Amino acid sequence: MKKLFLMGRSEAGKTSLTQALKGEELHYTKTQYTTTEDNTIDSPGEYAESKRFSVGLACFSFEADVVAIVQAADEPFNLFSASLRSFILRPLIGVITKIDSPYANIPMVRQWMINAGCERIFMIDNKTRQGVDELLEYLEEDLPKLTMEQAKFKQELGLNAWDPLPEGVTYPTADRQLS
Ligand SMILES: Nc1nc2c(ncn2[C@@H]2O[C@H](COP(=O)(O)OP(=O)(O)O)[C@@H](O)[C@H]2O)c(=O)[nH]1
Ligand SMILES: [Mg+2]
Repeated sequence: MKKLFLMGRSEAGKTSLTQALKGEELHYTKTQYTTTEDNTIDSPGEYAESKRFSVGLACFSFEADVVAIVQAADEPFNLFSASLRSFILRPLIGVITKIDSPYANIPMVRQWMINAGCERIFMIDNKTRQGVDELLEYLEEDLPKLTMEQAKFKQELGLNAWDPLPEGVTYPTADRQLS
């Protein structure tokens, strides 16, 4: 199971998503702190809303396998800058919550996430659990574990650790590394 880190403004639906992923009934709790013990790392919205705290988000991302921007479909403005992905050393996905909202503007939020560089975008209604299974399916499969040599090889090719090797390319054998 991939460990998921959630970041987004207060009220975006991060804590509800954590509960929906665990199969719990939704119950409101204000997120006061971050813990990395669960499979999902929830964070207080204030971290994303303040320049001073936002640096902390980068630190939490190192504890995770995947980073998710969580934005409600009815959010009036975007907190995340374009090409955000290049600052994060993890796969970046987008989760659009509150797709049931009468004020939802899904194409706009989707475009923000595309601009940030999200490689997958999931649409979720935490209340009815619509879309939750699709996200769980994505999280189910662990990322392949790399040796240091394999990670260095990918870096030489300009690839992220989680990118697949191009067709026809294989990891160097121990012999090639010695020569
Ligand atoms: N309609 C609707 N409401 C949601 C959804 N997700 C969360 N909410 C509500 O939005 C409010 C804020 O949710 P919360 O998970 O605490 O947001 P957080 O601040 O990002 O952790 C709560 O009242 C939730 O019940 C959703 O998918 N649809
Ligand atoms: Mg919360």
